[in-house]
Amino acid sequence: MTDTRIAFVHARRVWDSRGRPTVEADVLLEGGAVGRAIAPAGASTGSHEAIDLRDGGEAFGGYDVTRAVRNVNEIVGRAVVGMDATDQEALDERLIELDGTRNKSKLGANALLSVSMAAAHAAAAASAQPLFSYLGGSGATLIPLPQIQIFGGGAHAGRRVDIQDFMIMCPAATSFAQALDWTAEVYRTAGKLMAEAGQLAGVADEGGWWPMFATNEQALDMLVRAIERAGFRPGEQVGIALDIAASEFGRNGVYKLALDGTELSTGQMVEMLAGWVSRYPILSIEDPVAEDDLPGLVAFTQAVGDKVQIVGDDLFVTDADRVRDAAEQRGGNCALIKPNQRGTLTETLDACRAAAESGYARIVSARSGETEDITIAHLSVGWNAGQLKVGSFSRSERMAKWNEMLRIEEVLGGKARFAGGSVLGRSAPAAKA
Ligand code: 2PG
Ligand code: MG
Repeated sequence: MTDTRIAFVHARRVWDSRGRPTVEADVLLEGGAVGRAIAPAGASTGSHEAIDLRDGGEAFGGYDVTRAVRNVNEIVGRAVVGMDATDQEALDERLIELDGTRNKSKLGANALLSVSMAAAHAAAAASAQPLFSYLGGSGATLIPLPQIQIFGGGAHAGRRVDIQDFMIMCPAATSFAQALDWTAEVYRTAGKLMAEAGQLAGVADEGGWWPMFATNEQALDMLVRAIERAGFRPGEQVGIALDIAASEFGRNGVYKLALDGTELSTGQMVEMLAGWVSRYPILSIEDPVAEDDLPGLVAFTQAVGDKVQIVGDDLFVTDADRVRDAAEQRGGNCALIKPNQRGTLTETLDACRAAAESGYARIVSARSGETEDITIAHLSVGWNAGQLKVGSFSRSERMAKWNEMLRIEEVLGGKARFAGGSVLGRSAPAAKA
């Protein structure tokens, strides 16, 4: 391995998939290796997430990142020069210390994460390994089961439907490549059926079809039809995954479904979703209740946790403590893992480990605002997560990650083990007292 001490760090403003500014960092090592990474950005963000630092004001709707870029170039870069890029924990510790706030509001999680990830890329390059094997060694062979969006909704499609992500999973596929083949057929078929029915209005933020449905359930019906029409057995070969993103329309135990014209209590929300689980081939449901409704999450898990995967996103915000708290009460059985919800790779990995230790499944996830950065594909394999969520099956910021996973599967060759349905979270029913 060449000299892995950090020689130079440089950040610049680049643009994301929504045409908004974001932070890109380059990390150059003494031995000549270079790493580069770009911070993503959410739209349906949890209020307990680390802060994505924006300039505010008039320019670019307040989304500019000149402060975050400056923070890297004037503060972070200088402070990490000379540190060993292979010691990710020490580096991230330094970043956390420099910021000094609980939610990274001083320097910005976008500023810190771009450096944290770029350093990992540089260290991997110095060791002449792909990032996933640099992170996970020879044991990094589990290729994740993808969750792929077919229709967008919620904050990603002008709230045209209340539910945010209508996705599919292919538990019976025998390889990642085959899961993508099947998804391509379902995605194409769904678009065709929707166009025929006059229910298609373009594509949403993450590349899924922009739906024009009259009710949330109509979206589920259409998804089942698309799976069948594409030639697959719903639930068995291809199942449904939903991100309800309930924090977007639920507050203080009241859930307002604008499309359906209903207002539900936590109990009614749990009942409605449990009804969907019994009537539709659903394998996974994310954020079924709002971010602070842990009792609702516990109730939902008691109701259907042995049948479906129940994922915490805004509920857990990639925070090891929040994952452990929920696990203690048996709320959910899977954690969404988003690096920019915390701001450093080390803390992200901590949350992933806390989930694994709690017996929870893990899904490494992109954000709705993305770029060509493919780091998360490598994290999902390097950290043995088992599942990956990237958005839909169009737009190059999404396809870049799916395509990278195809390459990883190919590079691993005979050693690659496709996760399939074996990794889906299911909680054993709580023991009777
Ligand atoms: C989510 C993500 C991705 P956002 O809620 O899981 O779908 O959306 O990045 O807007 O939070
Ligand atoms: Mg979510």
